[in-house]
Amino acid sequence: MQAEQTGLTLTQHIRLEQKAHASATGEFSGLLNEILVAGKVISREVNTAGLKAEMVLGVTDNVNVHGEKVQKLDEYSNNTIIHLLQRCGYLAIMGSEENDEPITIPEKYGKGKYVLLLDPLDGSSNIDVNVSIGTIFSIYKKISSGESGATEDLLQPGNRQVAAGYILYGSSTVFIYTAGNGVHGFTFDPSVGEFLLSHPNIKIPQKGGIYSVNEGNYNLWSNGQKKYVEYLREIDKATGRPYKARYVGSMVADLHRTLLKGGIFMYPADKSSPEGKLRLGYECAPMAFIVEQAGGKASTGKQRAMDVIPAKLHQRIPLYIGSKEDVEMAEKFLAEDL
Ligand code: P6P
Repeated sequence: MQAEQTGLTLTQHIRLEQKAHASATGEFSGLLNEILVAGKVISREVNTAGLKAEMVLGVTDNVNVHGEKVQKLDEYSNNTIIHLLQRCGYLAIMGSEENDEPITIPEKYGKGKYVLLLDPLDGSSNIDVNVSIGTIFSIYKKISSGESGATEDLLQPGNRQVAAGYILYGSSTVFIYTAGNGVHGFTFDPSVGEFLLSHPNIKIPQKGGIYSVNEGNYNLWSNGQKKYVEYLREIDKATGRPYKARYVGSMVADLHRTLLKGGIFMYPADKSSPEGKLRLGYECAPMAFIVEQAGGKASTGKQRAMDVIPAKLHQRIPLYIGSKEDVEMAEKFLAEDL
């Protein structure tokens, strides 16, 4: 059953969606609600960061597994989610962009049958300049034997996800998720402290008019990639070209615009990043699940992004994601590179 009424709280919507899954035991709803609480806590901190600049903005002395300086809000977000979700009793194991190794669940908290992958605060380079940033999450069922999770649980292909979503901390805080039954969006109302249904059953346009890519990397691109972007810049009214160029440099913000307005977001492989930059487990796979559930497409340029089997926790893949016709056009140009 699909909850269509706008204004419904996220908690109510999850419960209604849960009923659609006959085998639901309430654990899934409980897990999503814990993520919701973490989103509220992070939203509060992100939205008051400017008032406590010396405390939460700027960078720490730490560097994460990708060699990126860890911003204080990154660390705060990561610690908040780990603190809440380790204790919820629904998880067997976690993986985070900010942690080199898998995050185990201490015996004293009890373990569950779900697995969580997350990017606690994506777009961190934008934190200090007040540009939208976001939390991305991906949920799987545990497949390893025994009660404790194992690394294999974190290396499942995206087509085995049971749910995925993101929280966008922008002009308003928005929670978007799918549990395999469409994509639904909720906007946080601070006056009641609840996320209220604002975008029921989101569908992405089959073809858009916006492309989103870091053109500073143009000279590092393949010939097929260059020719595709040049194609989008040509003047041809019949095919709605030239497309508009929009690039925030914060994946959640760029993907949210693409989901609602259509078009294509790309992070190609290039000479300096032969596997691309974005991480499969907690950036590409969850966003691919959401966009496919909204009627769009997500590809590495060569194959469906959700079919890639991760070889390691922080694996990167090239990503072409958005309106179905736009992604298919990109794949046609990239075929030249094969
Ligand atoms: P570039 C942010 O660091 C991020 O991981 C994504 O949110 C964003 O889409 C991408 O990197 C931006 O990368 O190389 O264009 O700055």
